[in-house]
Amino acid sequence: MRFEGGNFSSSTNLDVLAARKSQLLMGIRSLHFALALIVSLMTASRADDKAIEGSLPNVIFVLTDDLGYSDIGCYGATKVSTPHIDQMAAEGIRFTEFHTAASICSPSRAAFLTGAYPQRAGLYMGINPIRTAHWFLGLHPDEITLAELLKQQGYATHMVGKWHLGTEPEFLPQRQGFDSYYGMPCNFSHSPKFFDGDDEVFAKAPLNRLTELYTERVTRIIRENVGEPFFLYYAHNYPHTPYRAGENFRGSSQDGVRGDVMQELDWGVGEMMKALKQVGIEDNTIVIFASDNGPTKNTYAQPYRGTKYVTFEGGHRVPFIIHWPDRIRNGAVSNVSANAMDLFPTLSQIIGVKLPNDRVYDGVSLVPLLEGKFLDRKSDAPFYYYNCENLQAVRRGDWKLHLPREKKQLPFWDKNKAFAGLKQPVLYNLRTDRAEKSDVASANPKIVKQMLKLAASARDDLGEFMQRGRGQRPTGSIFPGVPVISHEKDWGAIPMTTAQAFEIERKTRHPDWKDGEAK
Ligand SMILES: [Ca+2]
Repeated sequence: MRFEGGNFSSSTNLDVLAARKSQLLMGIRSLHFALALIVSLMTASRADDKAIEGSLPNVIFVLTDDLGYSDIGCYGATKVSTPHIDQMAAEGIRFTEFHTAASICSPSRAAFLTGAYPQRAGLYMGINPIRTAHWFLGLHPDEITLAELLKQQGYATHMVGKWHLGTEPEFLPQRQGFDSYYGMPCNFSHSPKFFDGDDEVFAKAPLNRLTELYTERVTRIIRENVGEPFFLYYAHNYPHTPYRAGENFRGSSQDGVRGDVMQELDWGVGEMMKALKQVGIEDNTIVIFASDNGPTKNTYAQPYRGTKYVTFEGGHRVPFIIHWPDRIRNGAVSNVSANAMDLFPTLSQIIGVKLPNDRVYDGVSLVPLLEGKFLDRKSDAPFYYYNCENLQAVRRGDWKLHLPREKKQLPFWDKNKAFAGLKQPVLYNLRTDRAEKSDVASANPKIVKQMLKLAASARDDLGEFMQRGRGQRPTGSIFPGVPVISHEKDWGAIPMTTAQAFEIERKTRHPDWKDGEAK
């Protein structure tokens, strides 16, 4: 396996690097880190030929669940110790302006895996096998996932952890490009079943052994895949509730069980990195660390406002780290704006496979950043904060505009009491007011007007509550002809005969299903 098409420029030299210095400074928080990155790029320039001649890099994407911005030591955590993740950040690039595409699990995962806003990829609701109107939905099989992308270059593809993109057989990881699957199809509270491929290995997943079991499998996959490129999507369930720490970690932190679980999670990351080193593939393995959305308590999202479920920064802004010794030799902190949809085009460029041209991608490749170049995205390109079908905020540069909304537009998980039924746009300057406290809308009418225009064009493309957007692709459904109804309060709108057909199918597939369990 070799890089094809010269995706990485081999012309990088010291002159070019010097010319790029001013560009770098724009994206790097401090001179210290800027210099560190320039040194790393000089190292990388020597490594270019090696990389082009060398083998395709392995890719490990670690996606944690409900882990907030300040849950990790290097992002400000004080009550837990996360030395292994901190080390990964110190050796790699740590982003301070990374946003997920949703503030809940399912849509956020859809965006990471497809490179599209969840609304575009058709998966913007929370998938839950218990919900009467949602159990038969999932990520559409026509969506191209990261696993399917990497398979095009012969990668072995593995998934360990929580899927949460549909629990019916039509929607499981094995149908979305993964050769192997080990873990849980959805949240523990939806179903505690734990699978190894098609085999149910635990009727009730042992929560106190979750990290141990995942770590065992992850390190085994690493050991067994030496010599051929592999992609591992490791979506740990923690620190999403419910959680329990393993015996060795009980009482180990200053933050109760959640802190213990965080420290065990960090230990697992350390074991994974150790395994890469032991088999000699650490340098040629890209490890990406992120979270799917913010935490349920604001304590773990500091200094940002809000939590999971809402479109304040605390719901969307999470840690994001890229570790790749072959390319990144010294640590850097980047305040370049990046988001979940960037992962797909980034990996696409790295492995030398062109983006499919039959669909829209909402991200850009982050590779130029590693090379000291500008991203192929304007610094004032907008970012849209959707909550299910409701567009709630727009970001452009330093500005973030929260949009007026009616309560009926809000998804049932939206606990944003502060802005439920917001009547007037609220404008914050995130550079001077990262906690989103001081509304400056009335002082900046032009900005508000421009951003409302952007919101209107986003709605036209990606939709709004009860309004289909031009750019939306279908939701995966066992009943493709039936309109998808996101909001529980609207489920009564499903015609009686259709609802009966749902239930007949459900009982055929799940003979043990009891009506009383329906929500
Ligand atoms: Ca989550």
